[in-house]
Amino acid sequence: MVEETIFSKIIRKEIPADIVYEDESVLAFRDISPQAPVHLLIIPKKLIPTVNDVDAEDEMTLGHMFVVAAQLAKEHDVDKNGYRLTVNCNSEGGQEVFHLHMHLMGGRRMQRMG
Ligand code: DGP
Repeated sequence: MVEETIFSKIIRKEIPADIVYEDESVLAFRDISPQAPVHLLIIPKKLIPTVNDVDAEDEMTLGHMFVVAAQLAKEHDVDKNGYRLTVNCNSEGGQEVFHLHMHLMGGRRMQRMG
């Protein structure tokens, strides 16, 4: 069974978030606990818990998330210096919210991945 998370409430505007982008399939908002000067979360409106749950019908939405990421990076002026896009999966991947999301982090030099 697929359980809703706090992100479903953000999509439905039942709890506040600093929303920076929205369209019919994707929402983006500032991370509540930013790890970089720019730290956005880009999520599909469809509840996909983890990358393991992705299927072929999600290809358009997931590809669209990259288009939105590139647009947001420009708008937040991190495109030239660079930024990191991260999708965590399950416990060893560091996933805490089980609604698939892409982190967009920029505005500082990222550490090596570890
Ligand atoms: P992850 O570890 O990849 O599952 O990242 C989850 C992120 O979600 C984490 O960086 C903090 C953020 N987050 C959790 N709850 C909320 C919330 O209620 N509002 C916002 N804006 N961000 C949240």
